[in-house]
Amino acid sequence: MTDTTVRADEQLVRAQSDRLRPAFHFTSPAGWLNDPNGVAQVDGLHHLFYQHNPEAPVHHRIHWGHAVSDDLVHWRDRPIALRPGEGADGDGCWSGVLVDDAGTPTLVYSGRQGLRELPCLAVGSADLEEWSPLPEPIISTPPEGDLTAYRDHCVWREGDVWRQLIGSGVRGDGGCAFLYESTDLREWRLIGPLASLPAGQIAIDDPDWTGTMWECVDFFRLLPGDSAGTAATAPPDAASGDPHALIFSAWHEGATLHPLIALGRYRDDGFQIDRVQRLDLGRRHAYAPQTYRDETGRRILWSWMQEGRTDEAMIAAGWSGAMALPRTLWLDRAGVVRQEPVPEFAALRTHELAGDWSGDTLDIEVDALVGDGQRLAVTVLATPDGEEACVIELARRDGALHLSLDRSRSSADTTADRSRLAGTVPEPGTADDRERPSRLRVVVDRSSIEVFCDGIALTARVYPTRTDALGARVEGDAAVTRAIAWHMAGAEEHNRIQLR
Ligand code: DQQ
Repeated sequence: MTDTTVRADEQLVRAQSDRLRPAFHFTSPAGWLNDPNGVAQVDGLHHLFYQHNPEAPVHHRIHWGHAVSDDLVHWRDRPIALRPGEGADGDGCWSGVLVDDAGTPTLVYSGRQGLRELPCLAVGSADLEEWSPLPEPIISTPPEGDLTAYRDHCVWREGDVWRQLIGSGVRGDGGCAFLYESTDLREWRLIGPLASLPAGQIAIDDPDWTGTMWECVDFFRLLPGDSAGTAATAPPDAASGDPHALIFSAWHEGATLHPLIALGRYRDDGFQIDRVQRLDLGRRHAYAPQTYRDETGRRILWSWMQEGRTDEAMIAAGWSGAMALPRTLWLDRAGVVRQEPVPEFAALRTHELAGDWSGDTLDIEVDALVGDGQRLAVTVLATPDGEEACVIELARRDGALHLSLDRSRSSADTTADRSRLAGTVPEPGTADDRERPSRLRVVVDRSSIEVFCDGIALTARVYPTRTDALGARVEGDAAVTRAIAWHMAGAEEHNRIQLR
């Protein structure tokens, strides 16, 4: 068994000196990070809570870390918000959400004890820094039936009641979300499954598979718009008749597979799903998304950029897990969900690169008309001899645009995940838009690559071993109309300390 015990100061030194640690993506000071939790903007300040093990970069005895930001780019660590207690959360404080209970900040989360999770609640101070968990779970037992799992929460105010979804799945059937109702957040009445999808016969490795359990359910209204800033969003409301979206992460027998978004109609106590879309072509590298509506009305999405290296490599590095850049999510007029990093990150572009592009913290934008049979390739993190390189390709075949990331040469370390990630890019809704060049944006941050093609995301992790894996270039026979690379500054707070 791997020895995970490392002194706090030693772990912090390892984490801070790892050259693969992202410079402008949020990471914990050291130790383990997974799902974003309790994301919100309160009195102007953005809050990011997150699944965290401060002791070691492994998923064990999960706490809630906490950081705050004025601009979504620069984050300040705050004290740990939740730690395993003596009751239902004795073995971990798993994922959950923050709600405003008539002025009292309140967390609803999954307490883990043994192999079981139950809904728990903690009441917070006005500054969201001190939390008092209730001694008992707020729901004492899962619904009857042979459930694959039961955890993770979405809680909202609808009319004069609270409603809550809890992620689950029925063995032999498929994933589902249970709907509950309450007047006080403490006593809950089960209404029944809000939505479910049969897992069917699709193979586990099919990127559209909806799984046997839905983790991290997130439900909201999403109205069509022309761009990130114009699509209205709000908490769920069955009476509104508006289109609704349900995000969930497909899970099966302990495997964290990929995030999906279901679009449909919420009426009374049911969500009629019209279609399901892959939320990120990077699959498990953009897992467990959670969203909130910020004070400007944007739907902001956070997700966990899961690692693709071994436990031993993570322990040697002193840290594990980063957050993908916060993104604005919108629904286009053709009914396709699109996303892009919040524009605040442009503040980190220090200068445009001239001549040969080079760097491991880059923001690249390429506009190109990709005709049938043509391709556009953006290579990043490449060594001069080509031993290591990551190749992003946009290619049109039979009219359809295909986006892929070839990681086969991303690392000379054969234990790293070097599998290919790929999917199709739905065309923009209007004919005018279809005649415009496609925009490919590639954000590189050491071991992180995020690709956006006209708002379709592909998120990945890569582990170059060579310090000269810095080259970047554009190739292919597509007609490139614009290509710019910016060097990106770091955004991490100085002198972070290991909070335990
Ligand atoms: N991670 C949490 C769970 C959730 C899973 C535990 C998703 O609550 O289901 O850390 O990554």
